[in-house]
Amino acid sequence: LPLFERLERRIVDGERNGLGDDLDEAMQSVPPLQIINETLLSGMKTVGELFGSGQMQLPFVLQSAEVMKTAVAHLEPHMEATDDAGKGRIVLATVKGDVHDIGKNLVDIILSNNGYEVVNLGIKQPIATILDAAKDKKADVIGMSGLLVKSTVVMKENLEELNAKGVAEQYPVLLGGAALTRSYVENDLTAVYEGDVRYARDAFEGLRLMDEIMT
Ligand code: B1M
Repeated sequence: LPLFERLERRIVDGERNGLGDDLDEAMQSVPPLQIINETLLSGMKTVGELFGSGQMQLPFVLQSAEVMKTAVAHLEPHMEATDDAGKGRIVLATVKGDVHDIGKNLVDIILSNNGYEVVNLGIKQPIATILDAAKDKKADVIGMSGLLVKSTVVMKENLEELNAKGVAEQYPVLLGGAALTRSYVENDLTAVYEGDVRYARDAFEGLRLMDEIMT
């Protein structure tokens, strides 16, 4: 297979042998972020489709996810980072009950490389922990990720909890993850939250929105 097809295939097959060499070769012609966006994420999309249609079993999805993570970790040191620092601080977490963290970690990388301080709390984080961290680290923004349909409900409950704690005005919230839709966030959740809540389709929109919120 040609290089980029082979790389995509590695994600789908969960095959890490020779992954580093292929990535190094790919970086000679394409920047690391483009490899992630155009090749690796396309592989993850196929994995999602195969799993969703019952053609792939969970342990293999996990293997694909591990290869994806290894690939991103390999590429990350080669990404361009801006010199500006201290643009703002975000507490980032995958919400309660949800283990998916590849997207959240990409958001972390993109924001960190573009002048933001990211406090990444990990997966399955209850809102109480997220809020404690936001207070403790003096965060400017709270970011929540979730891929399950039930996570969209958790996000709504989390926003209600922030309202109830009287901190909505203080914390703009950035939301992302595959199960969310723009209209759910911009219509339903905007109606719920007493502060500023925004939807990011991908990590780059997340960066753009952070820039907007922080100016
Ligand atoms: Co899961 N899983 N999974 N899974 N998994 C999905 C989400 C699913 C759609 C697959 C399917 O059925 N087609 C489905 C959800 C269905 C639903 O809710 N209706 C599903 C399911 C069902 C499950 C389990 C329940 C399976 C089971 O146990 N029977 C289980 C859930 C466990 C739990 O959470 N409690 C489960 C487990 C897993 C693995 C552990 C095997 C693995 C995750 C490994 C890991 O993350 N460490 C996994 C994977 C890999 C997937 C798919 C195949 C790929 C997800 C992914 O990493 N995509 C996924 C299929 C799909 O998404 N269509 C699927 C790549 C990633 C970069 O995209 O996270 O969307 P994403 O991030 C994007 C944007 O959304 C955005 O930026 C990123 C790109 O730039 N973004 C943000 C994300 N967060 C953001 C936050 C922001 C801003 C932007 O600001 C804060």
